Amino acid sequence: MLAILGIVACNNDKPATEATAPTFDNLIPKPVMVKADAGLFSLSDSTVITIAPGNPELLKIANYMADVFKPAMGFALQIDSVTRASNSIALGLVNDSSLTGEGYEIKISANGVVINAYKPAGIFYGVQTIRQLLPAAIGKNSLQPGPWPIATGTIRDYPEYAMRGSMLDVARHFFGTDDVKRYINFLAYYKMNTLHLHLSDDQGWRIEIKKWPRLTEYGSTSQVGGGKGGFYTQEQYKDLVQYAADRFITVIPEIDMPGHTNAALASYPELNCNEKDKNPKLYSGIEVGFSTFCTKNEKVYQFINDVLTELTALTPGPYLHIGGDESHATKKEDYIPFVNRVQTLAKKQGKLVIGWDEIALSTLQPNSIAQYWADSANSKNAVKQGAKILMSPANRAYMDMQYDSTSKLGLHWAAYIEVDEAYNWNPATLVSGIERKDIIGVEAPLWTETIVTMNDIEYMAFPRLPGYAEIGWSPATGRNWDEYKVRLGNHAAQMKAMDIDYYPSKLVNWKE
Ligand code: TNX
Repeated sequence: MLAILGIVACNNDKPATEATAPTFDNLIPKPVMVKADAGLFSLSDSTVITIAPGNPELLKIANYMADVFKPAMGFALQIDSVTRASNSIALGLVNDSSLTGEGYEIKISANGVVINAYKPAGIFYGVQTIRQLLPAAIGKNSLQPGPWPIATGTIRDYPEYAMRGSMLDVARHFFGTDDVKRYINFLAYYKMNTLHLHLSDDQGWRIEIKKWPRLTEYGSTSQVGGGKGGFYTQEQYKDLVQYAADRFITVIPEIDMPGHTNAALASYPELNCNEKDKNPKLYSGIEVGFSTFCTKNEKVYQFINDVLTELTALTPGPYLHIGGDESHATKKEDYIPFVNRVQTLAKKQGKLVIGWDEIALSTLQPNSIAQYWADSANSKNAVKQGAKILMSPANRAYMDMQYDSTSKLGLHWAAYIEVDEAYNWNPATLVSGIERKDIIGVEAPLWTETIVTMNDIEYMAFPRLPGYAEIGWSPATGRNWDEYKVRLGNHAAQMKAMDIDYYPSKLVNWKE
């Protein structure tokens, strides 16, 4: 077996089936500890997933695993609560808190696979690792011939940062629930645990609010470029939240305010201050910073309270994102009390607040998060107030930035971000004054001014998203571009199997 592996490793011209010979070397994110040995275990239709009886969470993960393997394997692996001496994938919780809430340990021998974790999330991430250890064809949506070998050895793994995610801007262009679910699956595959949905902006309001029906009847009917827009009904949104939760992903809903509010203002003109602004039209351009709620109008706070109340009822996660960015049309002396008041409204809902780094101009509530995107002074101010920082540096982590000057999609106001630039930074040293202890995690936002289709999303997110996932999960000390780019190149086969329309950067040797 080793000899075969050796030959394959040296010969890039081998057919794809051989190029996917079992190895631990291509995992993204890179695990904390890997010890491969020379054996092999193969999944077959007689392999059984075993779980301890009476654990519904593990049963759910077992079903999830059987489901994701089913299209390519052509059968669903059986699930049983009786352990086997061989030919099984055993999922179990162990009392080892050193694994942390999201870590796992995998032992693979010729007899089968054991995935242990301290909490169910860790089992789920262990399953993602198994998906990546199998031949890339396991990701296909149609019956494949197999076989389904996995290298043997041990992996012990847990994340560096607690919050690892992406933002999808469904306001500039609307994306339906199937697209968002596909995106959620990408996040899960790379062990990300948060999906931030940018649900409102100047161009559209995307979530049904029953007390304020014109937000969706009218405010949702536009988008950049003049398309018909769209919105999620509360039922659809709840379904998305559940779909994400089933993949250990927390949805963070954002209502951006007091700026970026034209769609709301057009739906309810009484939320504006000036008489001359009382008939705002729907907007389909891409300017920012021209709209603002009337921060001195009590009705505005009634509105926000109603929106946050309904959103809270739909969102089990701990966070509400209140935006707060680029409020150029709001005077600073109005912005600060506004953000303070909105924070108290969120707190009343029992939620913690996240906002773009500008919210640090106000007085932050305990356990708030400021999302660093551009202004280090704001972020340091947030740290001084005891807040944590979510790192989304625009010139590194904005997936709407063009790769280079030839990219057909994207903007470049912050930077051109090639795949190496996207990967090659350390959240804990990027901004002086923001240290490891201040940082809760990493988020890669995808703004959609120029992004219209799911293919567009994929082209901008891939291949950068796996790198952001690794920055969030793997210790910085073990990361370097030259080593990573080989693993990334080997993920081409997996991206292709999953039909992901990725940007084939010249910096990487893609091995489809
Ligand atoms: C800045 S980043 C914005 C967004 C735009 C984005 C485009 C931030 C908090 N605000 O409104 O969509 O640039 O790259």
